[in-house]
Amino acid sequence: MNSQAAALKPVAAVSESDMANAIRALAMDSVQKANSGHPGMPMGMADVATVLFSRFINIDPSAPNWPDRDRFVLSAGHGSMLQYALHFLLGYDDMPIEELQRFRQLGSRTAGHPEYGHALGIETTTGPLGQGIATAVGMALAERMLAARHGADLVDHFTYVIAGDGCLQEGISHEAIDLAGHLKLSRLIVFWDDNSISIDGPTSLSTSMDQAARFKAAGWHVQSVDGHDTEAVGAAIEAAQQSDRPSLIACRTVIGKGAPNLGGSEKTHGAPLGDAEITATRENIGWDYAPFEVPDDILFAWREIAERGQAARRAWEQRLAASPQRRALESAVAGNLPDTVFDALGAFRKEHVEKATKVATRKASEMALSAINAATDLTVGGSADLTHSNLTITKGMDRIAPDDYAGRYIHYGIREHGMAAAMNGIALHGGFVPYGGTFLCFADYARGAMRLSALMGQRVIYVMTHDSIGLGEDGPTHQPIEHLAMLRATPNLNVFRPADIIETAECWELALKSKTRPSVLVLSRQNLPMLRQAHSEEAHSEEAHSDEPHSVENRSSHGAYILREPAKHRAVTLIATGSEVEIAVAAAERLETEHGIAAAVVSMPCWELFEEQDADYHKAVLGSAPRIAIEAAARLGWDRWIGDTGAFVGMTGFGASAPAPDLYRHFDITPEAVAAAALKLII
Ligand SMILES: Cc1ncc(C[n+]2csc(CCOP(=O)(O)OP(=O)(O)O)c2C)c(N)n1
Ligand SMILES: [Mg+2]
Repeated sequence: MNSQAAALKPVAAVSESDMANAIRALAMDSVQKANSGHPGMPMGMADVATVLFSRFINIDPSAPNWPDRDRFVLSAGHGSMLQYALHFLLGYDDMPIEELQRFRQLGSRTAGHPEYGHALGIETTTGPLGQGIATAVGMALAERMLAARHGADLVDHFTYVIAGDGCLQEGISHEAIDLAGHLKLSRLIVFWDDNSISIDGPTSLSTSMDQAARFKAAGWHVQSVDGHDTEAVGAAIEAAQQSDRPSLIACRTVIGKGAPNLGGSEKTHGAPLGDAEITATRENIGWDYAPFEVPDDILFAWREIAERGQAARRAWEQRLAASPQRRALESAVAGNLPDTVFDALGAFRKEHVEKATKVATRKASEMALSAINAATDLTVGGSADLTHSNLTITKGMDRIAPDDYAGRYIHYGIREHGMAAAMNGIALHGGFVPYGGTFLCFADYARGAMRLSALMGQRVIYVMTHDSIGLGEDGPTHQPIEHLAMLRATPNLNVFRPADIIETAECWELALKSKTRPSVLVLSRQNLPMLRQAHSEEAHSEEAHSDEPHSVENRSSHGAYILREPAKHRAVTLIATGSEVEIAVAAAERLETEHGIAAAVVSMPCWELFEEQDADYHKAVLGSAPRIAIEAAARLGWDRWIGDTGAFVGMTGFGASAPAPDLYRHFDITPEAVAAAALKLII
């Protein structure tokens, strides 16, 4: 805890109104100093936050990650100064007053919007409106699931959310509240900052929604209170805690509350109040202190809250120490997958290299998942209503249902964005490794939350099937073209497009081991032959001298590798991913037998991991011969690998509705087309 705390002594009884005014002053002064930020929301919600923290929340700033803490999510992330003011007042070690004075500056912990990992106690990154509330649904679900496994004695906490008009207008909120209401996530309590103001002015400019009716229709417990009446807020929280459903507390507030001239106006939303209005506000709320000064008695009152949390945490630790669940819970929360998972995947690869199993990579993924899910129960699966297309459920996975959270399969419904955000919440909460499926094309719908998986560095695994025109008859609405480029352009995201059953199992292993980076597994609907050849590895692998059997070595871990090296010096290198690797191999054979041209084939299941290899490895794999990339998708990005003298065989526009083989011929993605492109390059 902050060193200042020890010296503090209670001077006089401090009211919640004084405590709230500390938030108001810190928010308006920090925004003024930064000359940037959003004072209105923290000032409007200061009373609600004070009641929540002073009377209810269980967090311990000296142990910010203890597993049974309550979760607090500031979904209206533009009000970040509310969170930073709270953290300073509660005494988080890493949030001294200087951090508030550095609000929004380079290298400070007080970024423009709360960012997971930037400061202790920030449970998730918010700012893109609607993400927080949808992520919180995943946290609240994870809490129920962890409680079902380890008992209410060890897992029993609430997820509190502050959401604004913006969060509730965003489409993702609909997906989130529907799912939460259906699953009866009774430990989820959302405060709506019902101030009827957003950036453009009154919300009546753009909405007539009866939010209370909307939440009720989704199965929520709904209350409305004056958000400045602390007794009413306290009573509402108590009632919400007792409900067997998720709760909305609509808090009628005044944006910029306390500012005598600007309060209630959109002008306080996202701009400094200005010196004159700040002076007037100080007078109006009776705050007689200099900027960034909080008197000892008020600070003491805040720090006492932290002590309550510390006591709760200590009591929990004692229960944990005495519990037979201790090991299991600790290991789940640490997210450690047992070695048996990886042993099983190694055995899987060996078996299927020997059998040369030919299956769609979505089927291969299901088969790999069967092995994974049998070896650990940390994985929790799901799909956005495409379970039997994505092949995400395996034997013995019971479904999660309202009031029954013991299972490990989540029917997310047709809610790709909500699913992705919920998976972020599950991963952030801890205790599980979430994976979830949809069609690759609908990565667009999930994108906002996928970006946050990457930004927050969470182990979330996206199983995205039907990955190209190879899905066939469903046509161009369902055939992804630009999606691989979009996903590959996203920092800190591994995009895996395996070519066969062996690479699929390898990519699953890499995704599971990737604790600080999400993964997308891009999988085919159509069958693909097993391509891993023993001879190509023995002769040319950089690990040729490895004692490990080739079928156990994870070649996809390099991102790309030489699948086929010709006996003669390479005249051309064919680089492909996923279903097009088969085409590249056929083209190489054709070039050799019909034209005597030596062609190497490089399988490149993961650009990002290949990028991370050293220059020698790049050179060895890519070679110095002209290169052709083959991928049934947009060209964007491929020039990085094929260089100025290369060629690309792929899509140049949208697909079409027809059987897959016809489409490959129609769009000229065939061994013949690749061979012709090679001849053109070489001769
Ligand atoms: C997805 C998304 N769209 C747009 C924005 C830009 N934006 C930030 S705050 C805001 C208005 C939010 O209104 P409200 O939640 O009512 O906040 P208040 O003005 O009451 O603080 C907008 C449009 C954003 N942050 N995220
Ligand atoms: Mg508002």
